[in-house]
Amino acid sequence: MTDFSDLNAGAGGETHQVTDADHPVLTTNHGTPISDNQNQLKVGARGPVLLEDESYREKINHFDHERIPERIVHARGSAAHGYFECTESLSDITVADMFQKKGQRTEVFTRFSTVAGGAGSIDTPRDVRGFAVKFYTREGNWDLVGNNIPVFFIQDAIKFPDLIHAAKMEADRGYPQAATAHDTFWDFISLMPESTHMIMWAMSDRTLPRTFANMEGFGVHTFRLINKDGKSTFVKFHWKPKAGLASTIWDETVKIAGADPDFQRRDLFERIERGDYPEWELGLQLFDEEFANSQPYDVLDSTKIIPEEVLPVKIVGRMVLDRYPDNFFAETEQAAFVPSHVVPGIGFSNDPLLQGRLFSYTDTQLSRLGSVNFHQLPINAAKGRAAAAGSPFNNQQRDGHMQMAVPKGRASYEPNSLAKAGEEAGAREDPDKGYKTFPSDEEGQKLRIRPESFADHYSQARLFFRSMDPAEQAHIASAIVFELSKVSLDHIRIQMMANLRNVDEDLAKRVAAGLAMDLPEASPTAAPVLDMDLSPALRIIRGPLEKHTLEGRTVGILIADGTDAGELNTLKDGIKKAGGQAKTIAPKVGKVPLSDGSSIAADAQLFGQPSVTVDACAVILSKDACAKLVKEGAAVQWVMDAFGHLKAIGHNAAAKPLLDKAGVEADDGVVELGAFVDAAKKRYWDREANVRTLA
Ligand code: HDE
Repeated sequence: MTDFSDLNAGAGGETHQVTDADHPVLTTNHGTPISDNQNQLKVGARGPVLLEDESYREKINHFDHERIPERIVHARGSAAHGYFECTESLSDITVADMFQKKGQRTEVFTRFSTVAGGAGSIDTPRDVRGFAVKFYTREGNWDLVGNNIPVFFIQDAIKFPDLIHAAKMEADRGYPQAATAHDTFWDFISLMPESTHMIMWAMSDRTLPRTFANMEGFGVHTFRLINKDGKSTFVKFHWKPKAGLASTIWDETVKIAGADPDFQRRDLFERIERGDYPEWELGLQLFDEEFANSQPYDVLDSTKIIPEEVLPVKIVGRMVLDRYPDNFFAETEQAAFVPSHVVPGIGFSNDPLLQGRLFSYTDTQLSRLGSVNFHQLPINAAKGRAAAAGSPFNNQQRDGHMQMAVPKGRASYEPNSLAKAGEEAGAREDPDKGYKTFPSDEEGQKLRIRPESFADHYSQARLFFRSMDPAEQAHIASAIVFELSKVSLDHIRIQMMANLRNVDEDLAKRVAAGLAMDLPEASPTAAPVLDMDLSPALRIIRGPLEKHTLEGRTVGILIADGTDAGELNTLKDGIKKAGGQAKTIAPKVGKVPLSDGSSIAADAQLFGQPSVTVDACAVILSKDACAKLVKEGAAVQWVMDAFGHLKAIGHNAAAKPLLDKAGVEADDGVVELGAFVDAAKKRYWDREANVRTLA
């Protein structure tokens, strides 16, 4: 055993007892053992520092370059590893490897993100969420880089930089961060009627997901599946959350941002730690050219959905995320998702938004990751056929920054005949198993033009708004009022209201009333606005994916000195049995004495765990503790917010004065402890009219 204690002793300083039995030996990046990680090399104890101190210089030099450029968009994100399991074989419609056999599993790495904010911004702005899945199939990596909303703001990729510049912080003042409630965003939107459908989604509860596990995901564009006979089937991809769809209320969202800027990242980490693995079903909408031609919109237009009532979603697999990354930078940050990375059996459509993306993503990795060799980073490296043969890829491409591979032989070209001489000859194409592009018939003039079939910008915005539950409609109207109230230029608000009149007259009126402004004339439309059949499948509230459950959810229990031990334990057991997680929250965490003389350590402190961070709230107090807490703002706010955010509140008799102080009124969601576990499984939407004014 080597004793480093002498070497690590600073002059007159502390001695660090480090032995190689406890830790591996610290080395420089070049492998030289380091003797002292506490002090620079100096001339004398108080003298100047020496430039020759390689271990110091290397350490600081590496540190100085730790950051890489963040993603231009979707900079803020969190990810996890897991697997995709095929639950129904699609071998008749695609040769794609991961869809061949029921039960077959394929490794995945999935990253969720916001769009507008920087890497250090909050998890919970009102924003679209990215939903990017990397499938490590045996035939190469397939990146399905989608969002939690099935449509997009623009129809043509050439407008993407304008959209993002308008949404991000304004160019001169450098704010607001991660927010669309400002002039430049709404200026752009008001002048781009094609964004109206997406705006309905963006102003709905869809952009306030409770957790990543409570979001749907969508591939957005129409893609192709191609079978062994070369036949193509059009497809739209859907991810359906097993935990159900759930969102927060705007006031709650804003407060979460302050209480825990990492709320969703933490939730993902904690869920996986406790074995509550986030899970989704993969669903497909499959259709042919004839179906496409029969619809009153163009399936190549990413501002349109195909309503599920018109074309049902067929479930073909499930994705489970069961492993949090070991290292955030190496995996989550360095992951490069590239929609042009598809595998045999999957193809593109002519959607001009998709086609534009096929260029952008590889290009952006070159400045973000700095090298054409980004595919060699472990998180991006393929794990398929070639990997099984010893390398994740196999071709004659060579060199470049940070080349990690050491190719053998002198042939870095093809064709070559060196195999005849017994030399390393390299890989060859395989016309049979290699990727085959679907040979669609294409002809026409070269034009910069939008097709007529992309001209209807309002029918589906109307379809979305009118399909919503009344509570969701009120949220949409109120969100637009909120955002336009933050717009300082009147003409932008007026233009927006003129566009909204084409969506729904009632919505436009509610927005005008909320802004206390007159309604302008409706803006002209490029195509007649249709009244399509409504699609209740689009709802979150009282919709098909709203789940009344405690599974995967957290219940906060406010306790204090003297809390009844029996009541607390019964409640905790009930929550656990229902699949939920109980978190005790107390004014002081270390030791909370209970009624029976025992004591527990609380899971969290009252100030650090406001009720916005939990899904339902219970209050179990002694009479004395309650008398103290009615004078404690944080406790009153805890209960007041739970009520205002439409959560179930369970309480024992002694806690009632705290509820009264917080203005809690009796309703179905305010119950005694015995009825609480059941009551805690949902939100009380009918309460909303009593607690806030909505547009
Ligand atoms: Fe992206 N997008 N995007 N996007 N996008 C990027 O690529 C782009 C679009 C999406 O977790 C960038 O690696 C263009 C639609 C996600 O790492 C960039 C257009 C959809 C992510 C880029 C779009 C998305 C990105 C920035 C107009 C949903 C994060 C960093 C056609 C279907 C992936 C990067 C991750 C990231 C370009 C529109 C989803 C700049 C040009 C539509 C989930 O290349």
